[in-house]
Amino acid sequence: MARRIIVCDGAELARLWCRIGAAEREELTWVPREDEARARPAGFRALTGGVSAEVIRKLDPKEGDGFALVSEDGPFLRTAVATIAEAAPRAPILVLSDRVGADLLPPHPCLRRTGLRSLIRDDVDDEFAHLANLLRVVEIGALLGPRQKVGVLLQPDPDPDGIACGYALRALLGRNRSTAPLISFGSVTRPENRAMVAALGIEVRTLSPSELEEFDGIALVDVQPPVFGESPPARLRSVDVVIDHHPERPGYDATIKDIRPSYGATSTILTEYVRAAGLELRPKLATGLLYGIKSDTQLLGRETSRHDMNAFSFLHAGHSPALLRRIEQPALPLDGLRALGRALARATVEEGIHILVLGRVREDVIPQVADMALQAEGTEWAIAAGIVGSDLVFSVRNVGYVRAAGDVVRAVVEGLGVGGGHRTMAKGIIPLTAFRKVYGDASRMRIHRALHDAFVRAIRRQEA
Ligand SMILES: [Mn+2]
Repeated sequence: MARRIIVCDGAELARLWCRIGAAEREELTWVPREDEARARPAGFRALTGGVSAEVIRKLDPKEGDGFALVSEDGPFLRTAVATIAEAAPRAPILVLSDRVGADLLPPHPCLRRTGLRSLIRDDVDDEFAHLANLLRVVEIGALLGPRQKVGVLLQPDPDPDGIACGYALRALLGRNRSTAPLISFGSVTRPENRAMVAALGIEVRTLSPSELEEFDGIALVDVQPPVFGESPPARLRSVDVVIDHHPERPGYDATIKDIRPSYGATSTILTEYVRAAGLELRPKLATGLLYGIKSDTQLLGRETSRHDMNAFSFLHAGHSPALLRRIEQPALPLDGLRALGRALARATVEEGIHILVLGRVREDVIPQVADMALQAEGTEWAIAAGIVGSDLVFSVRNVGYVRAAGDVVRAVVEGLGVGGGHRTMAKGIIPLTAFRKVYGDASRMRIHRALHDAFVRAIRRQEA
């Protein structure tokens, strides 16, 4: 917009505008009220006699110029909107008012109303929220600062949210992997989570409850002590810090508790800490937290709060797309690619079902191939299957407007193995012994046929 013409109703609002800080390219004008004949708000041109078509024309609005009307007075605003519409019909109008709602203004093709003081209030409220987060960081730092060795405890088989939070808390404490190790009672097992710790260079140490004694500080992230069983290890009955987004559980003490069940991810809480503390947002940290939020909220899907959205956009500016890709699409091993090549050479899409049978592969290859298989023309259901250890493992993707993938996979593995998932993604595991018992052998052809028939049946059963 070329020029902003600001019209303030009275000296008080003109001065308020200046206190907020007038920008360049703003033409400042004000309309004196009856008792303000002697007022002279600095930098403002007085429109004596009010807003008339003649006065507006004198301001010489050019194509692209816009008006802002600042007033708490309905009649003033109604007159001003109508007059500008008449004198400069193509000029857009921004109305800033706390008391006069849009419904009280005359119709106009390009008008926007917003608050005046409330507009600034929102920022002040945000700043106090940042301050509350900063206070938490200061308190946690004061509590754990003097400790020799702080254990940052994650849930068993830690997920991306927990791992990212541990990493962020350590950075906030200004500690390293020996003075604040990430610890867990169960190792990281899922391929995508292993890809995350590898890509970010994070170490999660697996230990037994008795080894907790070596720490003189314990902080739990994305988990609370009751998760570790009916009677959690004694050392966990009273801990230093708990930061979590799961509903609060009774039965333990923590000197500092920050539990926010309305948040979609604990990574969002840690992101707010990082932001409030002004900690440098290094790409690894931003990428880890971003992935933590993304995976806990299923890419800002269900159970996402505006806090998660804000944190996500804050992190997005600082994350590394290359690093994120390495986590989400781990490098395919060459033999996995060759297996994919053989499977693709025989690819067919029958009744919207596209099955790629890979033979023996590394487990993390399978979901990536399923993602890819969904791109084949005419595909509604993509299934990638491979042999991992002594199991037949398959990943399923669908286009989203068909039956839920999790339900279909549960029907497919019924009586044979385990499976489940969500609306568009699912996974099934069938022990080869069980497969052979039903189908005779586990050749590629046999697996292909068996899965095809089972999926056709399961999809139809659901439709019936
Ligand atoms: Mn979580």
